[in-house]
Amino acid sequence: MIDENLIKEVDEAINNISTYDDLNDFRLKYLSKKGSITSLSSKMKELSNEEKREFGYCLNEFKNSVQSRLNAIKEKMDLEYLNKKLESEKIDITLPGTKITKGYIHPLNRVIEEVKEIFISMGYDVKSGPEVENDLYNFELLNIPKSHPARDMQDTFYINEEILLRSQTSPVQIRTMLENKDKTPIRIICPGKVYRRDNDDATHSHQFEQIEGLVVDKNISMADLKGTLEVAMNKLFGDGRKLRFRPSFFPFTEPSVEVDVSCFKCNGKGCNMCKKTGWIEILGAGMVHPNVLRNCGYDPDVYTGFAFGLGVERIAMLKYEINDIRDFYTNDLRFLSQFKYIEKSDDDASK
Ligand code: 2NM
Repeated sequence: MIDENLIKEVDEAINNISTYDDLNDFRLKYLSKKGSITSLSSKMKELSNEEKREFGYCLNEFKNSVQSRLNAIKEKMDLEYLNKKLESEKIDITLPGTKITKGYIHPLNRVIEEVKEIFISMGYDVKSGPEVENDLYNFELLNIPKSHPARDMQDTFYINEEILLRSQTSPVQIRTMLENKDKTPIRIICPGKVYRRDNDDATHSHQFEQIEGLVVDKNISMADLKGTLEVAMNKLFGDGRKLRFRPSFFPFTEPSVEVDVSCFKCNGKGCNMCKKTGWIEILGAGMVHPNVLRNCGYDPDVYTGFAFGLGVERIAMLKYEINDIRDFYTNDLRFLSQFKYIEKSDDDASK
């Protein structure tokens, strides 16, 4: 019923399909509206009812067989295309990756962050200021007399007669008091680098990190200083620390004290850490000298304050049992990478 030549031609054409383009060409030529297979239907109207049925049947069979062969070809081509794509985009997961090395927080920064957090939780602000200072803020207003040894060229890095590298962070506190025209309450800590002329060795450095605290308000007493430091030292060195205040002298405080903390390693029994004394000297502190308050525009009969200072290196050396201060500055990864397991939240140094 269907022209043998057409069947042959279609068969050959299908056998020659090898690309998606061939497939499209074939569809266009034979199966589109005007395609040679589609147009076979136009023959129907010339046929009798009997012939129509037979021809219709044959045409359907023919179309179905062509369609199923095309489907099979397309399926095969799709699979080949996918396999080619998978092959060309293959990722070799057996190649070793590039290792990403992780940094660690420097032990000095750990201590600074820890101390900051402790005092921020008590309502303190964190203040910073210039490292190149004026003699006025670094010494004069701090009640450090011209004759004081600290002002000697031997002890301080002078840039000229007036300008120097700060030898403590207290000039930040002097500036804060001077700027506070309304004399509102002050609660600040000032972390930062300080400079002193010193020969570097295992326990001394010409540059180190200091944190000083200052509270000024009406009715601030020595009891406030003791309570504050007790809370702070228990947080820093672990619960159960006791504090011992020994009389001392600083030009900028009166009275002045050295503060010892009961040894966090032996709990005060005596060990190598505390040199068998049970106590470790941690802080210098005192009530702000009336002259300092007056120098900064405060009436010492109305306002009082306490201040304290601590050395960050010393605390880090004690907490992490480091015995050479120079290890902090050489950035040797063999040293620094030892602190990867000490978590910031680990506030119990004896752990
Ligand atoms: C210390 C010890 C005692 C101190 C005093 C002041 C200021 F500015 F208020 F006068 N700031 N820091 C101070 C007092 C510092 O360091 C061992």
